[in-house]
Parts: sequence; C-alpha cells; structure tokens
Amino acid sequence: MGEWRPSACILCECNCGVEILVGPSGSFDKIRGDRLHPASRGYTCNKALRLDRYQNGRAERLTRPLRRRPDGTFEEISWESAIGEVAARLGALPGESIFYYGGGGQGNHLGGSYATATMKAFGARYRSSALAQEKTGEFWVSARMLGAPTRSDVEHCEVAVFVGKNPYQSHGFPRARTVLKEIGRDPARSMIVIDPVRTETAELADFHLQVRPGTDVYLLTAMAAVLVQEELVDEDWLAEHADGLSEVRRTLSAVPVSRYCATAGVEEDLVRAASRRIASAASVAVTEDLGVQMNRDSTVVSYLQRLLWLLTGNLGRQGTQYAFSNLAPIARDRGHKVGEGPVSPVAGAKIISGLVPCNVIAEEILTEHPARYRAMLVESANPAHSLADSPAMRSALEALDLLVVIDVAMTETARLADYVLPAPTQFEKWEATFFTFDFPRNIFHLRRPVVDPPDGPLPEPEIHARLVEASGALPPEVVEPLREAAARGRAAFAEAFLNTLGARPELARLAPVLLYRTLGPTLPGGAAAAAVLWSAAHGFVQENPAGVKRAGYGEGLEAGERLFDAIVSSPHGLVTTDDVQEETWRRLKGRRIQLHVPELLAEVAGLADRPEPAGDREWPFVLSAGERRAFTANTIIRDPDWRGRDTGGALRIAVSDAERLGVTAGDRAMLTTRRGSVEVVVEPTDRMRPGHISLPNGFGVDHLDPEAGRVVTGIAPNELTSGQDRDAYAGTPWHKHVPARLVALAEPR
Ligand SMILES: Nc1nc2c(c(=O)[nH]1)N[C@H]1C(S)=C(S)[C@@H](COP(=O)(O)OP(=O)(O)OC[C@H]3O[C@@H](n4cnc5c(=O)[nH]c(N)nc54)[C@H](O)[C@@H]3O)O[C@H]1N2
Ligand SMILES: Nc1nc2c(c(=O)[nH]1)N[C@H]1C(S)=C(S)[C@@H](COP(=O)(O)OP(=O)(O)OC[C@H]3O[C@@H](n4cnc5c(=O)[nH]c(N)nc54)[C@H](O)[C@@H]3O)O[C@H]1N2
Ligand code: SF4
Ligand SMILES: [Mo]
Repeated sequence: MGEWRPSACILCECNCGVEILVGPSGSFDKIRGDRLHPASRGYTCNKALRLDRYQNGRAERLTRPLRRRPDGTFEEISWESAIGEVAARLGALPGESIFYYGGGGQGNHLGGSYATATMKAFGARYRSSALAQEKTGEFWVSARMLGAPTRSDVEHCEVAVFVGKNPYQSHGFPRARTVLKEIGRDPARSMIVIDPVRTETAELADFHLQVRPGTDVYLLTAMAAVLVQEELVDEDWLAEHADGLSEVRRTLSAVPVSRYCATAGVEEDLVRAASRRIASAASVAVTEDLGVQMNRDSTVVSYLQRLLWLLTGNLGRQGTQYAFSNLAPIARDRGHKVGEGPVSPVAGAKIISGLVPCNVIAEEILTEHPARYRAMLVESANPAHSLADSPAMRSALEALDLLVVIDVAMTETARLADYVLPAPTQFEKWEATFFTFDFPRNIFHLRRPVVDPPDGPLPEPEIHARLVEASGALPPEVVEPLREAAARGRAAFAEAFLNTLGARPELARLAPVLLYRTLGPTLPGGAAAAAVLWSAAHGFVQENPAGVKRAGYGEGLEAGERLFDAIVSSPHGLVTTDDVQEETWRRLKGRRIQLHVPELLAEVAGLADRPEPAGDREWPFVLSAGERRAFTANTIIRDPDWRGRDTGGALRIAVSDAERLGVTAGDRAMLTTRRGSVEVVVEPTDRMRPGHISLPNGFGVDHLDPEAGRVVTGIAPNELTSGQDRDAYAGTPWHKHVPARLVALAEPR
C-alpha cells in the first residue's frame, strides 16, 4: 500500500488541491480532491483523476541535455557542456536580440520566476508568454479604467455573466461546476451566458444570448446602451466613484439597439431583459474569456464588458468585482495610451504588461531588420504548437541563431531547438503557481515533490542559477558572504541581503538566483526553489498589511518571515490574506474610475458607420480553433490515452450544416482556411449555430508508441490560423474566428 501525498492538479489555472496515492513504482494509483486545500476544499473535475498520464504517460520524456547535430538528430551531452555552450552562445549575442518565452503553464510558475535573473545576466529585454495572446487586451483596459486588475466574485453574486467563457469545462474560478449548479438551482439568482454555442454553462443559464460569432461588440454595445437609454445607470454611485459618464452617455444614447441586436443575431427582447436583470441585481459578477479575447474587437469588448458592471455600480462589494492581493504578480500593465509606452523592436507592436504580442513574434524574427530576435529561450511552453500560424512559427524558430528549450518532454518546439534542457516533472520537484486571485481570503500553495526525480533533469531554478553563474554576472565575492549570513540565521541574512542590494542595486534583477544560492540551501526538505518566495512574502506584507494581519501573521518584518515560513511548511496550501471589501478601493489607490477611454469609446461610436458584417461565399463557415472540452488541457499531457471521450478531437458542426454537406458523426471532411487544409472527423450537434464550427485545443501533438513510433492525434489548430488576424490594440489573435470552408470526404449516403 502506498502513501497519500498532497499536491495539486496542474491542468488548469485553478490548481485544485489533490492527494495522490503513489504506488511503489511511482505510479499514481488513486487521486482524490484534498479537503484541506483552502480554495478547492476537496473539489476536482474529471481531469485531475488522470494525472498519472502526465507523470507516467507515453510522452517522450527528456532525461539528458540534448544538442542538435547538423542533420537534425540529437546527441546527449553533459550538463557542463550544455550550460557552458548555451551561456557562451548567448553571451556572444547582443542582449536585445535574446527573447525569452514562457515561464510556466497552468501549474508551474516557480521555476520561471528565476528567469528574470537569466534575462538580466545576458542583457535580454524582450519577453512574452501565452498571456500575450489572450489577456493583454483585458490588462490594458483594466489599467486604463481602474488602474489595477480585477476579478469577479462568481461564488457570491446574484447575477453571473459569462462573455465568451465556458467555465463548466474551462473552470477559471474555484469549484466552478458546483458554483454554476448552485446559481442554476437558485430562483433568486440568474446566469447570463453570451456564447454562440449552447455550452454546458449555457444550459444552466437563465439567459443564453446565442450571439452570431464575432459580433459581441454589437451585442455588448446594445446592452450598455439599454442601461443608459432605459435610465438604469447607478447615478449616485458613479458620481461618487467615476469620471466620464457624460461622454459615455452621449455615445450610448445614440446607439440603435434594435439594429445592433439584429446584427448580433439575438432577439432584442432577450437582450433588454438580460440588461435589466443586470441593472436590478444587488450584485453582478462578469467574466470574459477566450471566446471574446481571441476574437474580433477584443479590446473594445473588454471595455464594453466593464461598462456593464461599472455603469451599474458593481465593484468593491461582495458578489461583484474585486482587486486582489498578489504574492507574485503575474502581469501588471501601466495603461499607456495608444502611441505611448514601449513597443516591440521590429513590428512596433504595443508591449502590454511587459509582454510582446505573441502574434508578432514570427514577424520579429523572419526579417533582415537589425533589431530582430536572434536567440530564444523557451521555458515550459510549446510555441511551435500554441501560437498562430504554426508553419510560420516553425520557420521563425528555425531561422534563429540559437533556440534553447527547457521542458519535461520532447515537444514540437523542442524538436527545433539547438539545445534541449530537461526538467523534472511538476510532481518531482517543489512547485507553485502564481494564479491565485481569490477574495476575500486569498491563498498560496507551495507543493512538495510526491515522487523522486529520475537522475538527469535539473529543476528550472538550478538551470537558471547555472546559466547566470556561467555568464559571469554573479561574482563569488557577492555570494559567499550571503551564504555565510544565511547559515547564521534569517535575521542576519535579511540584513546582509538588503545591504548587498543597497550597495549594488544592479544585482536586484539577479535576486532570485542570489536567493536560491544563499538562502535556498538553508530551507527545510530541499525547498531551495522556494527561496524567491522569501522576498515575495516580504513585499506582499508591505503591499497588504491589513489582510496579512487578519490572516494571522502579525505585522512588519516579522509577518514577512512568518508568512514565508508558513508557505514552506503548508503542504496543503494556506490563506495569505483575509481581506475586507474596502481593500479593493485601497488597491485602486483612491483613483477615480475612468469610464471614458477615448480610443475605445470612439470605436463604439464608430460602429454605426461600419458596414454590416456580411457572409462570405468563399468562406461560409466561422471556425473556432481551440475550444476547451471535457478532456483537453493545452499540451500538458501528450499521451492521448488520458482522454475518456472525444479521443480524436472531432470538428463540431450544426446538424443542419452537416445534413447539407451530407455528413454524419464520424465522417471525414476537408477543412480549409486561408492558411491551410486538414482532414477532420465531424460531430454534428444541436449545440452549434449554423455556420459555426469548432475544433478543440491541445490536439495535434505526438507521443511515442512502442510499435507505431511517433503518433500524432487530432488536429493542431494553429496549422489553420494566421498571425495577421489580430487585434488592433493588444495584438491578440482571432483564433475563435477563422474564416473556413468544409467539403465532405466520406461517400454521401
Ligand atoms: N478543459 C480545459 N480547461 C481549460 C483549459 C484546457 O485546455 N482544457 N485551458 C485553460 C486556459 S489556458 C484558458 S485561457 C481557459 C479558457 O477558457 P474559455 O475561454 O472558457 O475556453 P474556450 O473553450 O477556448 O472558449 C470559451 C467559449 O468561447 C465561445 N466562443 C467562440 N466564439 C465566440 C464568439 O464569437 N463570441 C462569444 N461570446 N463566444 C465565443 C466558445 O463557444 C466557447 O464556449 O481555459 C482553461 N481551462
Ligand atoms: N488556436 C489556438 N491556439 C491557442 C489557444 C486556442 O484556444 N486556440 N489557446 C491558447 C492559450 S489560452 C494558451 S494558455 C496557450 C498554451 O500554450 P503554451 O503556453 O505553449 O503551453 P502548453 O501547451 O500548456 O505547454 C506547456 C509545456 O510545458 C511543458 N511542461 C509541463 N510541465 C513542465 C515543467 O515542470 N517544467 C517545464 N520546463 N516544462 C513543463 C509541457 O511538456 C508543454 O510542452 O495555447 C494557446 N494557443
Ligand atoms: S483541471 Fe482545473 S478544475 Fe479540474 S481538477 Fe484540475 S485544476 Fe481543478
Ligand atoms: Mo490560456
């Protein structure tokens, strides 16, 4: 009989606490929700139970550093050679030409938090991650309107609104299915879902606004206009908290609501009823996601979505939106106006939250421009698969002087690398995510290894430390005294560390590695990777003194130490802040809400002059490329056997369209977009609107089969998408809106 060990599911941002029964050979024999986890409280969805396929599945696990030979095959090399050669080749390039991508998927941000040191050591300035193809538009709008990011309190709201989000499958907040069912059951509460598909979430909704794909900007403009035109705006609240109501009112008063509802394909009565329901509720929580973020007008839609809840005064109360504490901020934007702030060196694309838009990366490499990126360090990401236009991405990665990939498995991206550096899996090392946005009690969960790592891989913090050391940026005369101070105790270390950074501020960005090498070895149970959390904990206490105190850690420096020690010694996770509602206003720093964002309000006004979105004879379908389903999890699990159903990743299509094409379930068809053609298997369903088709995300990756060799399952969606199809502001892709056509391949019956 094995032992139950606490950890977390790594398949979506919720990171539900789990307990794993580990067999003698390291197999995950049973997995159950961890009741002691402060956010998930025993909840998991169907996916967590299959995590053995991540740990022990048929992916091509990486165990040794690899170097690519000229013929494209790989040879195993020692860590000494790998680190020495990578550092020498990075060191020979101008720092601005070194691009860092990734830093953590859905379960692992601890390793990536050491990458700032590596970037600094080699002078790298530009970076990106998956966030810059989904959330950057939202970050920017939030910065412009509120000055801080917010999340929505779905659990306690009277009315929940989901815009282009299917939380029944994708989650995104704790215990999602339970919470959704509670709202669905309660006659006093309502759910509004804006989605062209009758999703599992839409089925629980009171109002399903089954919008025509890609026309959310009209629908949300109409909804905001109903609030203004029917005088449902919370005037008193806005007078107290917000500026810009008169400009917004002027624009929205002129909106032809009926016409926009017709354009969006939703009954006007239903739109009006949903808007009134928002206005009459004591609390409204609105969440947007990829259905609009990876779609036309995404940044304008992020703005309109916020107008709905701001015009009705839904901020800073239970069940509305809140600003959260953040132990390790994932991203925060300064909200520079269009034409101001940093841009990418070649395409001149707006950099939001420090991230270059993913859709311009290939362009920034495939050019003769002197400022092009020449080297890329990819960590815990698979951009050859996950970014728009995979063929162009592959060409770009091949055109680099140097590509280094840190991963656990041989991936589509790793296969193109000059060096592949193997890391232990997330169950073989100390790990954590920084996706903790709960309120009023926010949490953190530092996970311990549940199985021993194989001989060979090195944890990411160790890889970064070695690269930084090989760069020569971290002289031993800085490290040694700090190591000695750490051996004397935490107080001595704190003083020495602050003195060192005070005397040499240029070392600040190397701090993660410096902490890892000095404080790290003193941490219990081999928790060196947690060292970076020490400074994070102190910063967190300074930012959130009241919440930290309420959570029982006391005040000041002592609270920082107590919180850090608690993090290291809480294998089930812990509460970091216990907030009151006023904290939201404090985090907005007393700044007034800006309803009027001139660039975006002008877009709303300009809708009236746009030509009606028309059908296209050449491309009669709209393809959503990358839907979340019951068994998808980005490309974290490569072994297809983990899927309980929809194992091939079928193309979903409306029943009427399937009949017209003469295809039934399981038939093959040829799907073509401007970018490429693939053969798909169709699944007719009454969930889809006619003209709309969808493919799941996370498919089209390969695994090693003992007999058949390398086998690819399903369609890689980005063989069909284009880098040019992107938002004018944030550069985020239109993956949910790809013009397509479909031809039956099966014999018609
Ligand atoms: N099962 C599972 N869960 C996941 C993940 C996973 O891979 N699998 N990935 C995680 C990650 S990284 C993310 S970012 C989240 C994403 O989570 P979601 O955004 O919820 O997931 P999607 O299914 O990509 O898109 C959401 C919805 O957008 C709808 N949509 C398509 N076109 C339009 C449109 O024109 N307008 C509107 N309003 N809606 C439209 C789709 O029908 C779909 O229901 O999920 C996370 N959770
Ligand atoms: N067309 C289309 N494209 C999309 C989407 C879509 O809806 N449609 N969704 C997009 C979204 S929202 C996202 S978030 C991205 C996700 O795409 P990516 O950001 O590329 O992330 P993943 O696919 O999750 O890949 C994570 C990688 O981390 C590796 N890994 C797992 N554990 C570890 C570890 O402990 N250490 C290291 N170093 N590596 C590890 C895995 O093997 C895998 O290669 O995809 C995006 N791409
Ligand atoms: S996939 Fe997400 S919601 Fe499901 S168990 Fe894992 S972390 Fe929890
Ligand atoms: Mo994502």
